[in-house]
Amino acid sequence: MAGGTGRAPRATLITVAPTGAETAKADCPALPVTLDELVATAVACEAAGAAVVHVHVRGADTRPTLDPVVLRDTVDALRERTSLVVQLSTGGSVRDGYDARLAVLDAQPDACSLTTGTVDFGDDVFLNPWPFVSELYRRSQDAGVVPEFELFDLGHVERLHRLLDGHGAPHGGHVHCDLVMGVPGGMPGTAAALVAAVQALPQGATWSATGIGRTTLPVALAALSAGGHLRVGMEDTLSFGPRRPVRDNAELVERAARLAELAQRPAMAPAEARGMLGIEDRTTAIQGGAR
Ligand code: KMH
Ligand code: ZN
Repeated sequence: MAGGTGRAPRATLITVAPTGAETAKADCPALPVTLDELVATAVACEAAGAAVVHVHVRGADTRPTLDPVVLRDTVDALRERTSLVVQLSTGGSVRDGYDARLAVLDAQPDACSLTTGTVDFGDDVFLNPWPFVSELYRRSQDAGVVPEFELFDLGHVERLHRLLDGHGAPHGGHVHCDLVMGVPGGMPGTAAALVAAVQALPQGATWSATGIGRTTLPVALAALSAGGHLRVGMEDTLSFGPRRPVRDNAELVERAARLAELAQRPAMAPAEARGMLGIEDRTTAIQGGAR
């Protein structure tokens, strides 16, 4: 397949997105929202096969926040207790402003999500106008934070090309994308949509895919078949199967790792993920004075 695939990779990068910004703790008591819950989740998910954690944080009231202190404490705690690549969300919630989303980079994570375009998001709109997207991209380059391009729609792939053509390669030199499929208003979580998006990716890019809600399994299976990587987690689905709520994030990672094993592309360790994504080893970065 053309675009971002080429030969299938030897191993599978599993990203866990444990919390998100959309689900209320009151509606889902198993959702990790405190720092302790998030760290315990990350430790369990690393043991189950995750290599990257995509992080949204919550405040003391359990609601989504982009408070810089909470973000910084979270990055530090995850680094202390895990080897996972720490990827902070710059998407936040649909109610977060652009300045707060740009300031996420000040917490100096290994990586950040970067959505390249606007998308309807159920009854809301997830706004990513071009001036904001290009500013966020330029700031990620200056801050030495590796972006993961979140693509909710085919038009977002065009935006990705425009970013790379206009502003050059991301920090680390490698382009990695995540297809977020099945959001009401975005591209559907189908194999056909996945193939269309992957074919349009830049040459040499790697990619993962995640299917929201009921599209989780079809998208995971399609991604493995097409040589992609996997993102799973309670940000994206709260049901493990028909009438069976998700118990915790680790069981979603365990299932993803089993699927990857079946596909003969076992879960990748965090160090291998860092190599693939162009993320410096943390100890090298610290010795080099990057932090
Ligand atoms: N919560 C969504 C509005 C990201 O993390 O970068 C945006 C989102 C994407 O989840
Ligand atoms: Zn997110």
